[in-house]
Amino acid sequence: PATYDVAATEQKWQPVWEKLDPFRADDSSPREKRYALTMFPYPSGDLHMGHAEVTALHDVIARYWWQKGYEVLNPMGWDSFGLPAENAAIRNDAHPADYTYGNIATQLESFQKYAVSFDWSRRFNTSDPSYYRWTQWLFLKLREQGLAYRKNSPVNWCPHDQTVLANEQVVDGACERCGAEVTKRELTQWYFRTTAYAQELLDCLDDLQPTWPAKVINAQRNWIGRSEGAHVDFVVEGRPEPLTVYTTRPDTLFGATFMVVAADAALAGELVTDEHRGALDDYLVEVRKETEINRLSTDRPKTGVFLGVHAVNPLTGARIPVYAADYVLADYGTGAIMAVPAQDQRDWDFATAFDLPIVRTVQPPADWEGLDTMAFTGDGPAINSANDEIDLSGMGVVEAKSTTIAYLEAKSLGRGTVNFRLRDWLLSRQRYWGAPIPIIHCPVDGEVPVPEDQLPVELPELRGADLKPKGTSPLGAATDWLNVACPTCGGPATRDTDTMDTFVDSSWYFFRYVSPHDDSQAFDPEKARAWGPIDLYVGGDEHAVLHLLYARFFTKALRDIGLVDWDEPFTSYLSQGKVINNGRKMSKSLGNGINLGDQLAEFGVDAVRLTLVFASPPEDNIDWADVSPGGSLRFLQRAWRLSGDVTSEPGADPATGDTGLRKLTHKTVHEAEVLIEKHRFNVMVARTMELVNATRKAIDSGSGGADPAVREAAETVAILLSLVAPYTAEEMWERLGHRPTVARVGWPVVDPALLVEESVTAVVQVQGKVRARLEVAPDITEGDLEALAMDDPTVVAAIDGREVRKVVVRAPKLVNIVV
Ligand code: ANZ
Repeated sequence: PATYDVAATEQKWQPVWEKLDPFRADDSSPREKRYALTMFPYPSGDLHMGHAEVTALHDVIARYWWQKGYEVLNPMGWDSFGLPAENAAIRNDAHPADYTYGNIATQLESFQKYAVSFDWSRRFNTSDPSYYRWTQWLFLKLREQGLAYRKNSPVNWCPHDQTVLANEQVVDGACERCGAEVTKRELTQWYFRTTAYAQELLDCLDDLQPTWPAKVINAQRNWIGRSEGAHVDFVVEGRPEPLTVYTTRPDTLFGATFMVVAADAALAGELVTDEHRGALDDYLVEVRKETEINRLSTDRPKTGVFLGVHAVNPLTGARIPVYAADYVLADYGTGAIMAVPAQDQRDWDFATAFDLPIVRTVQPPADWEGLDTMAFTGDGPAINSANDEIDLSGMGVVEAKSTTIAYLEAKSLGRGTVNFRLRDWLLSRQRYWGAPIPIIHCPVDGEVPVPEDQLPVELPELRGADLKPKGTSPLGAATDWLNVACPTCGGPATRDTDTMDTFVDSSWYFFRYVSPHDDSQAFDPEKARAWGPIDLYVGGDEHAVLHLLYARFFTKALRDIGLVDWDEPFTSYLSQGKVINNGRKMSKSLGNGINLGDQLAEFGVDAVRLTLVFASPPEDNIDWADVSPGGSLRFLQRAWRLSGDVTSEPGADPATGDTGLRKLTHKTVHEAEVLIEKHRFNVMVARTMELVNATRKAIDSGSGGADPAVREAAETVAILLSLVAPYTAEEMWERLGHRPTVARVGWPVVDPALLVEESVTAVVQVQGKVRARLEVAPDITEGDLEALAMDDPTVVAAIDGREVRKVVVRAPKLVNIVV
């Protein structure tokens, strides 16, 4: 036959592979271990093009590692807690588990058909009590270390989802999930102390730099946001304690003409005089409606209220007024600033609006056009910056900074400090479908951890309307569940009703895969040591800050608790592009979505996988309008036909075959290795196509299908394709007279002798001009090369009888003749 039946092939091999189970990771294997991980999906509906792309790319590496002889851990599971299941349950008067586990079953079936080399024996769902029991246990471990704690503070509130959000989940002032504008609320919530690792999270990025995408590294650096500056203490009239500010520009202290406290910080309420309290309260009502982005924006009229108190500038001795305003944030620095209008635009705008003094302390260039209209944030000599004890005059910003810090430290007026933008991770959510926080609140004993032997704290049965968001957790309505005896005193107490952010579940799932069925511990530390850290993580860069940062934090925390010895979870990271259509993101509203199921039905698994791998380098977007799954299928049929034309027996000695084809085969294998290691999978496919074409030529000419070199080439094609098109590869392998599975036969051994180039091109120049190119043996001697050049007719013509003064020979590449 000229073609094979795609659907029949899929049906034929799936059960065979299921039996053979070729990708089960053996903990006790003596082979060197590799851990390949791709992000586990959220079970919303069936798999889509995005899943198809990321797993196809990821599978090239995982299958390659198996062929290279490693023992590979390539697990998969489901990140199955979260809001969509809960919202569906409310709509359908059902339980979130119905939606969740129904979709998981669908996705599992699709994954198996899609033939990714996952070790399905290790799968789990984060919403299984056998998993979240350990999420709860880890929460308690972190709490023991002071890394999980509860505090009252203004938090991000999504009015649509009726729950708090972590800073990382607020994008441009809107809820990352539903797009609603995020507001602030004062609440007591649980936090993980991510800031305890701010410096280390930053430092380790240097080590990850070579093997992680630059944009992910940069996003994390910016998110951690380290800055160097100083804390400066200002005396406030009539107040024993100083008002401390954080500034990155202590050099501008002489120009601090007023102070501003975050209006929504407790500090504002403490400082304000009775006379001004009413105004502050009114202002606060307005502030709470604002988003953080708006508040920090520079091109927005400045608002604020005077608090009725004054402070003293420690360098000028001037009495300066203290305001409350929304452009200062409660949870950054100390929640208070020294305002330096001449060097900070927001302070300039505020000073202009409130008619406050502006004193330049950095001299702008003479021709600077902003002299009367704006703040100067550049470098320049210090002016107006001297008193009896300190004189910064003429110094540049850097020197003025360090001089000021030294002075403040000597006088105990302040100290140099490092500040991070990174906040602690707010982890409590007022929703149902998550891991309950394993804490009991007792009027006598306070916060009491649920004893380990009582974990998991399982979710109470709530469904449908009971799950409707009401601003407090729906768990509070399950009174039987809520009311418990205090584990310490036995008196009446209540459970914590919040659940954990689902990002907590995914911050440690890669540890669980090393011993997924262990019900005596979160994971086996020995196995974690044997398998980890993850050699390659493949996923999208929408997780650049959120998930990756949280997973890095968890790894460091677990290391310090003594559970692992990894510093970082993901040694290298590959972030794949998106599948788009007609130049645009696929979306319902544009109606340009590509349905994976339809594509698979039309072209088959292999053609879709091959298309996704061949379309572009993995980091680039794939425009489905530009690719040709039909072309991929035709190529696969062409490759498959080779296997039918081979007439030599399995095991025929290729050494007796066509050397030209053999050289190409070995070169292709060699290059494929290099290309795969460099993640240039698309080029690897292109090379495989060239080998297919050359093999076809050899069959149709010369000694035809009987040549053992043709068998060698066809078998090599099958092995190369086993990384990308597993069904076609297996079918070829069978037709070539072998038993399944081609996926584990081992990578072809390259004969170095066949990689040697037969000839190289030598260039002959006369008077610096190229006159001839000669095909010569790579090991030609200088004398032979010179003689060959001198004999060449075009060279003879170029010399034109003139006297040869000098001949420079660099064998085997160059002859340079000077006349
Ligand atoms: C005086 C000053 C003068 C400042 C100047 C800047 C320029 P980064 O680099 O992001 O850390 N700041 C401090 N706490 C703040 C808060 N809670 N809300 C809003 N702004 C705050 O920024 C640090 C600078 O941002 C600090 O340095 C402070 O203003 C302001 F010519 O102090 B600066």
